[in-house]
Amino acid sequence: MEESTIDTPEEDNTAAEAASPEAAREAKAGDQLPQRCGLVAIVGRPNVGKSTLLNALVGQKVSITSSKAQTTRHRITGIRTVENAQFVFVDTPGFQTKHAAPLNRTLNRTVQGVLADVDVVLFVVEAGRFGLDDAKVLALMPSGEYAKPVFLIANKLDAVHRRAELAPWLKGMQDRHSFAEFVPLSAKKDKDVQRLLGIIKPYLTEQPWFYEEDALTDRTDKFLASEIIREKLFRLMGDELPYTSTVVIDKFEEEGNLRRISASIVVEREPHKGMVIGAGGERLKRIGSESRQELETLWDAKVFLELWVKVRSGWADDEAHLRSYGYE
Ligand SMILES: Nc1nc2c(ncn2[C@@H]2O[C@H](COP(=O)(O)OP(=O)(O)OP(=O)(O)O)[C@@H](O)[C@H]2O)c(=O)[nH]1
Ligand SMILES: [Mg+2]
Repeated sequence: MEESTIDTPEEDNTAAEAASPEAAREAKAGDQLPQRCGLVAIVGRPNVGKSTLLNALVGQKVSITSSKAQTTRHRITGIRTVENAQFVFVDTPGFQTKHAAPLNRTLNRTVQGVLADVDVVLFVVEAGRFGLDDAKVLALMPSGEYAKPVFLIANKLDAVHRRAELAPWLKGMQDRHSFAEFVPLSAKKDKDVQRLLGIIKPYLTEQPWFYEEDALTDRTDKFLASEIIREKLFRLMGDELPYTSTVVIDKFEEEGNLRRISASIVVEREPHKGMVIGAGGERLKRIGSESRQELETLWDAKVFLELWVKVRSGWADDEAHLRSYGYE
């Protein structure tokens, strides 16, 4: 067996490039570990940092974030492959409790659909806090024969100043659910995020990977473009922003290293249109230029972006419209 694994440099550069014969043997052993792969759902009430955590786990932005609650509206998959393990993270919209409308019913269905086929659930809360809105999400965790390992992710640890109070809080959390792991962390600290990957790994199923080794997301560039624009819209508007605004891509063309995008910000009422455009068109201009810059960095390409604002009343109340805008 030993002899049969000796490769010629032509066949295997890894062995030839390794620093020492021991390292070469280790690299080989790593290759022979069975592949692991599994879905890891990220759930929690709005604004606890689920999308920030997803981006950190993937190592690249795949899901938009903002300080406003209910930023994420779609099920977003982010993929990370480390050695023999492929983690398929699924970010979900923060479970919607504020706005009762078809848009929210659709979003809540998305969360529950995800939980059916995962290996692990990351239940995210803000460290030291557990409110009614958190409890409502925890109550959704499948139980009995459908139970899944649920990790308690106590995020925003950097914002906790009285660390001594955290131990009794964690102890209290033990009584609320039989969590498989307790992980206090900050989604903004790389060391914490790497540690979490290590804790999840043994929970992944031994099975072939679902995606290519270098895959980061299952979403298209066109989708990413609409999301980045929506992120800038959310971030650059004050609280006057109507929750129901959305972004639709009307044109997406690639010419060599250039992408031509034409997009519409869709709002529900005429006065909202003026707010998005801003005095002298300033705000719309900023939304456009910040989006363009971020997309250029993300794709390492040149981007022409044309932005419009349209009024389409009642879009968030209409199931047929929701489907045409890409809500599942
Ligand atoms: N201090 C601190 N802030 C964080 C941390 N993680 C996320 N945040 C902030 O929390 C806010 C919400 O983050 P998001 O990732 O958009 O939250 P979310 O849970 O995806 O929110 P929804 O999509 O609305 O459900 C943003 O302003 C983040 O910068 C953290 O570890 N520490
Ligand atoms: Mg989010």
